[in-house]
Amino acid sequence: MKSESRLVLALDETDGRKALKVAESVGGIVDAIKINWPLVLSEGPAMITRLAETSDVICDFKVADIPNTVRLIVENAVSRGASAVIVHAFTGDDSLRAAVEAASGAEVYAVTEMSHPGARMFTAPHAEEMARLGVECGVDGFIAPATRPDRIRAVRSVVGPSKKILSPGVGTQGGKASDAIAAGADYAIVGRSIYGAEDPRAAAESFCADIRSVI
Ligand code: OMP
Repeated sequence: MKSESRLVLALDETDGRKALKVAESVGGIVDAIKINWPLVLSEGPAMITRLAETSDVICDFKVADIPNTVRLIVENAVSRGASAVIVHAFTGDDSLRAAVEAASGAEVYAVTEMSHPGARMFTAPHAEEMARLGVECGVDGFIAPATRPDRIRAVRSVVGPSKKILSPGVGTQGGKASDAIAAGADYAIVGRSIYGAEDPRAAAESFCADIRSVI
């Protein structure tokens, strides 16, 4: 995944035609497009391949399963063109290692602490532990919350400088892209505030400007 704007679009738009229009309008601005179940369930997995023609695609399937099922999902996503897959870390070392092995060169990102308020219940108390495990298992990077930049700092201090951190929770959820980057994230992930904007390209450009103010 390139590292130019440090902005990743979360394309959770469920209308395929609109999704492709947004993807096209932010082409050249975002470093990658992340897709999740809403788009894949409404438009089918062919959307992975379609978007991968013009962008790096991160499949945010938050895979959380036994190693064999993790392997089957990751292999399938990568064979359709995904450059990266997001998995949950709480499943433990065997499932994480299975994801890394199945990705065979594509990237694997492990969720540490999630960005929503409920994340304080279970993921937050174990975020550093999960980050440490991810490093041991060879994942390429981590997901940490822009809604709590201090927690990005905590994850960064555990994983060191070479692992990537992608940070969702910017815009609609209340986080600020520049705060996330300043706290140690490599990329800010933005969904509704871009694809739901009247002018998605202008919205993406304004997030890029905010990010540039701290790098
Ligand atoms: P917006 O809130 O619309 O910007 O979308 C955020 C995107 O990031 C969605 O696709 C979420 O599923 C995803 N996300 C979070 O919001 N919080 C997390 O802790 C983790 C993710 C993720 O793994 O991308």
